[in-house]
Amino acid sequence: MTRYNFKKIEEKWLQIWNEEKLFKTDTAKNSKKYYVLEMFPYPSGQIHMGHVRNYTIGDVIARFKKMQGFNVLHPIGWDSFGLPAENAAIKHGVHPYEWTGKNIEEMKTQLARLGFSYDWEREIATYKPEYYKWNQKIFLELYKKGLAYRKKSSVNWCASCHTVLANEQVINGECWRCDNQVQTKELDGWFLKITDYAEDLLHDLKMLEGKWPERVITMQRNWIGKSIGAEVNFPLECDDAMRNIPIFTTRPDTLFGASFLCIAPEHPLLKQLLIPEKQKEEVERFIEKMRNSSDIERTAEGGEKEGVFTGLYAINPLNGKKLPLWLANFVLAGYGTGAIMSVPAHDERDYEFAKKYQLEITPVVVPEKGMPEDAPWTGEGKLQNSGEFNQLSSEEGRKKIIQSLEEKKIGNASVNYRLRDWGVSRQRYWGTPIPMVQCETCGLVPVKEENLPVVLPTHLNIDPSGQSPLKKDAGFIETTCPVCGGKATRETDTLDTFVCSSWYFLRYVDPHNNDAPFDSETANSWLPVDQYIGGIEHAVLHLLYARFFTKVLNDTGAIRFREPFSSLLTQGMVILDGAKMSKSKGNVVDPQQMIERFGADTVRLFILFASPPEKELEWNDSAVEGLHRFINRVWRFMQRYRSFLTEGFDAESHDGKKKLDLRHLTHKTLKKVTEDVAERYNFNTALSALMEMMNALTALADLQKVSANDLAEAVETYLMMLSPFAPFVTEELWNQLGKEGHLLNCLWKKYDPAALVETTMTLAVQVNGKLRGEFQAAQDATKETILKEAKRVEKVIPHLEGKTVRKEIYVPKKLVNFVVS
Ligand code: ANZ
Ligand code: ZN
Repeated sequence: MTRYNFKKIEEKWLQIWNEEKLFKTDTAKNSKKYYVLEMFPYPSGQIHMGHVRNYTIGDVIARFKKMQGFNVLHPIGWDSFGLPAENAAIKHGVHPYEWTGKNIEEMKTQLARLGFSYDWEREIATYKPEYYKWNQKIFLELYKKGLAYRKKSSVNWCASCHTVLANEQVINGECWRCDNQVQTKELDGWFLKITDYAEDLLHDLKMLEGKWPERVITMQRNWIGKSIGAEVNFPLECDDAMRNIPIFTTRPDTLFGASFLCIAPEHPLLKQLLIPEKQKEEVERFIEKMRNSSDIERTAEGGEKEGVFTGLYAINPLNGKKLPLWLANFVLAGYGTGAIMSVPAHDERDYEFAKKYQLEITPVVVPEKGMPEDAPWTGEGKLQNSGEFNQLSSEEGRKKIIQSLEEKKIGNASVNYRLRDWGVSRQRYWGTPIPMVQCETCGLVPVKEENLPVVLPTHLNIDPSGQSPLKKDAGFIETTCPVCGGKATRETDTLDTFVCSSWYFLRYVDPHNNDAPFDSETANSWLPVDQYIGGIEHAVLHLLYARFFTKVLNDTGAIRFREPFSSLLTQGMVILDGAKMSKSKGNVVDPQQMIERFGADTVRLFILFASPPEKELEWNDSAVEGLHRFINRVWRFMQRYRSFLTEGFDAESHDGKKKLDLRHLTHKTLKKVTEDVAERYNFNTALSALMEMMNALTALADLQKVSANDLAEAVETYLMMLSPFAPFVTEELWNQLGKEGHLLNCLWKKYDPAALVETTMTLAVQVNGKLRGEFQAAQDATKETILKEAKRVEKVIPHLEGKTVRKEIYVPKKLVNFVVS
């Protein structure tokens, strides 16, 4: 009997699949298409278990769909711009270009080694001019539509990465890449107007409900942060210029409860206001102090509320009340109007502030059970102390008050979004050059399309300080103006790498197109992506940007759909000893070593069996070994079956009495596996069912006793079902059985509902109420036959010997009990 030699088997099939281009997709055929995509990797040099999990899940789906008769597109590429390449260059003295190319080659071998069914002819790499040329083209498209613009603003700055970060890339005040504390800095840079799409991005989340994880939808909804309310103008008291302070509120129903106004310390209006001498110094000191404090610090939950009185007053436009005007740390210049009316009776922050500075607290919205003691009431209620609006509910109050504001022309209904424009300028070298030039006479001018790509020079030396060498390279900077032909300088900022990943899923359908980013017709017939798989960490980064680009491209007419990913699966983390695997924690398991020790099939099976895809997966060496043993069991059974086929003699036959309804077992397992994979992605329970089936097959006493047809069906169906999970060993066994072609090209079988009805049943046998054994009987066996067979069960015999049977009890379909003495 041959041994399971995974090394030989896996190498053999890799070569064959590769030579025959088994995973190639013809996108010209698009009937019954299925597009499976995993988030493309960053070429760091080595694949890690997170990759293995992500791509194994995708591969099972791709293989399964292919076997179900779909024309499957399953591509991969490299998200290959970005900082680690520059950092590696600084550390090891290799150029990012070489470093990236070498890493891609290594990782490609590793991925292929796992048997992933990628169409390698569609491989893309974003650092190549053939790819980033189209980043530049799309950027120009956005610029033409007024969706890309340059402005000076206060931006998030990571000093350790030496670059600006988008808001989405600041996680709890830290850089998403290096966890360094983020600072703010005034800087010129490029922005994409994602805010124009705020409502669309929010609205279309509805289409994704039930198909994307609830958590991701909620995170996007909160990130976009739509607030419905009103803008109200509060006139300044005794102001010669008759100026107003506009505020934004989500609770116009509380307007009569406003007891002071607060404005952001950076509010532009402040410069024009005449602060009385008495307060001036204190106000200036406060402004200076706030300059060094980030938005995140200032709005942190539980953070100290701080403020200063300006000495000025404003008037509540509805009741004429005089309200002191304060500066407050928790009011942000970049949100709403940068000013608020403070209603301490109904807002936590205002309440804290009012208590601290002894300001008035007037309840105006009272709940049925009355105002809470020593706390604000932030819920809804009935209006009081609100003049003509008394007795209205909060909801009616909001409507009526807005109506009144609009009639009096002192305010209006208003909507605000938390979402800010996407800052895409990066002050680093290893990225897509922004295709714009600055001309001395014409100003800012886009590079002509026929002159794309603006090539990133690859001969420059990387500066250890992190300063981009582009900023000092005359050869790159100096150019001529596309409009007047005069002297001009190139933009030296590069594009955020998230621009590359905002449309890469479109490039795969037409990866070698030299005339356009992609062919619209092909894209329309292959997209949206049917199943997208990746990490939850991209919930408001990549997944939001990709949705934005899709909507823009839809508006330019390039594509017909408005959402890029129909279904999303976010796989859980791979952990070891309870913590996410990471190099810095030193708790990593190297996939390469595992593959060498156990083979790719075992690694795949472990990843799929240990936990459902969305849950965390705890690495467990002994479970890996267990799965290796499982493959060995499958292997041995198949060898036994083969020798039985050729020699007609079943070596393991012994004279037990086990009967097995083989057809039933096969179709029951087929139903379970099909549904677990197709409907639920419950690969772990599908594998459990396959293990159970193998146990039953292994326990088959005598292969001769089951019908040859049923047995052949069981064996063939088994290999088919296991193949998406463990493609190498199943392919080898399939081949050993003399089968033609590849399992991947076999059509997935449909289960026979008739075979789901069981023809045998398992009955327990008790003697004096104690369980002594069990046996299989036909479902339609008579009571007489059952009692007779029960007495012959091996383990029961000794308990009946020499005894007199007083009573024979049969509980149908459950058990037999002999009362003896
Ligand atoms: C009065 C009021 C009364 C408020 C009340 C709340 C409760 P979201 O949901 O985030 O949109 N606000 C408005 N602009 C602000 C700014 N620039 N910085 C800090 N806070 C600001 O919250 C909107 C509410 O946050 C607004 O409604 C305002 O306080 C405050 F019982 O106005 B409210
Ligand atoms: Zn950083």
